[in-house]
Amino acid sequence: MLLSLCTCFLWLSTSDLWTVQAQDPDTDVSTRSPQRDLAPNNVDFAFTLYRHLVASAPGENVFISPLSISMALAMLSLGARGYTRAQLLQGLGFNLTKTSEAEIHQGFQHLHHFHKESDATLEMAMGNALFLDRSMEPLESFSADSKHYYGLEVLATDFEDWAGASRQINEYIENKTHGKIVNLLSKLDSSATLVLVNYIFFKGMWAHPFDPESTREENFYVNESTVVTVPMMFQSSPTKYLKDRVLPCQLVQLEYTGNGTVFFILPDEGKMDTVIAALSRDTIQRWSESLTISQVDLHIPKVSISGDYDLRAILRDMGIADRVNGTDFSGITREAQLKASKVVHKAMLQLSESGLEAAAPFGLTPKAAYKRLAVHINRPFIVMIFDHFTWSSLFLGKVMNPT
Ligand SMILES: *[C@@H]1O[C@H](CO)[C@@H](O)[C@H](O)[C@H]1NC(C)=O
Ligand SMILES: *[C@@H]1O[C@H](CO)[C@@H](O)[C@H](O)[C@H]1NC(C)=O
Ligand SMILES: *[C@@H]1O[C@H](CO)[C@@H](O)[C@H](O)[C@H]1NC(C)=O
Ligand SMILES: *[C@@H]1O[C@H](CO)[C@@H](O)[C@H](O)[C@H]1NC(C)=O
Ligand SMILES: CC(=O)N[C@H]1CO[C@H](CO)[C@@H](O)[C@@H]1O
Repeated sequence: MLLSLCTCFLWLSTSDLWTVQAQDPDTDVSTRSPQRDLAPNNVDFAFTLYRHLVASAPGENVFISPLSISMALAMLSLGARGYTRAQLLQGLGFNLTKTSEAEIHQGFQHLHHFHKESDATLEMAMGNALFLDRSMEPLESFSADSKHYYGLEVLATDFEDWAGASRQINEYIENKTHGKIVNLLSKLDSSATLVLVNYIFFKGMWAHPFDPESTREENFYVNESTVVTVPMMFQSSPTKYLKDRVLPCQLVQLEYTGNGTVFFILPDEGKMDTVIAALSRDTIQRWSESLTISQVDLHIPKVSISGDYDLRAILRDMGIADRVNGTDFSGITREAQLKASKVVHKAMLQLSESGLEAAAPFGLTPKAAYKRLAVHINRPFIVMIFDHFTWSSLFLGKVMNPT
């Protein structure tokens, strides 16, 4: 435990990104911050998973919420038995001799607490639900623990009627995300006896909004042969910018109101893979320290990005579960034929102009002799959203084609 805390402190004391909220008392390194205990592990897992997904779908968009996946899998481990249980937590990057299971679940409990409520500005909704066939009873210890740590709602569903069941699930998610995530399950999905859903919706309000009047249709160069048109937002303001000397890319960091911060990373043409291979905590830290404020003419596509994934398949491919005679989830319910279970993840992000109308002055002033720069996010890019308060990786995306 001590070791893992040291990692946090090191990271904190050397990193710009995580200490930006100077008024936040929790950035005081002498204070233990329970909402950040899991951050190093979770961010490492985020990049491992991201690289795996990118490698398995070359040329396609990838969009995930690493925080919500980590949380869903840790929760699932409560219902796993034997080898599967340890395997899931280790697969998430935890060293169980250093961090106990109880500490892991407590860490996620804090994260869930901080992220579940969509506060007025961050417009965020996150949660977990388990749909279980009516013929099955969840085990008491599983429902109690998963509710306690993760706020899991268990809902009885009639899976004999798959059309009805998928409608029930879709309506539930639609309601919880205020209509933002619809049709989570499609009619084509095959039937199941148990569906675990983790959902997250995030609509950030820019600390410095874009002016809708400035949005224009512009070209986005998908690859050598394909050009699409997208609404391109524009702002010219003091912005954190870096032309990286180590990796073939440039990036900007923008702030949302509240605790969200976003990196737009624009690899040089054809260098997407090189940049993705180098994504790590150290890289983010180096970037955070190297970004400087410049007057930037910034063009960013106004898009809605989403990704949905069957996590069971991903776990299997990553060798996290299913390798040893399938998985043992007999801790969820005694009757479960868990061969027919699903773990669905859907993440969605809307990039738009909106911010606080009466935005406070940005608080960033360019160095006296700055050069005016233009950054056109008009070819494949990487987008990463972090939370300053919990150091969580809320979203990781690779946008190849925004249309
Ligand atoms: C887990 O932590 C222990 C104690 O710090 C260490 O000896 C061990 O090598 C670690 N295991 C892994 C797989 O990193
Ligand atoms: C959403 O859920 C709330 C609370 O459970 C309920 O009152 C409301 O009717 C639901 N709305 C829809 C559209 O299902
Ligand atoms: C370019 O992108 C289009 C649309 O995504 C795709 O159909 C095509 O295969 C791509 N071409 C190359 C050379 O990658
Ligand atoms: C960051 O999040 C914490 C916890 O939710 C909250 O108390 C704090 O006010 C937030 N900071 C800002 C600047 O919104
Ligand atoms: C049912 C099944 O797949 N059983 C296998 C479980 O794993 C052992 C050892 O790897 C195999 O010998 C069994 O056949």
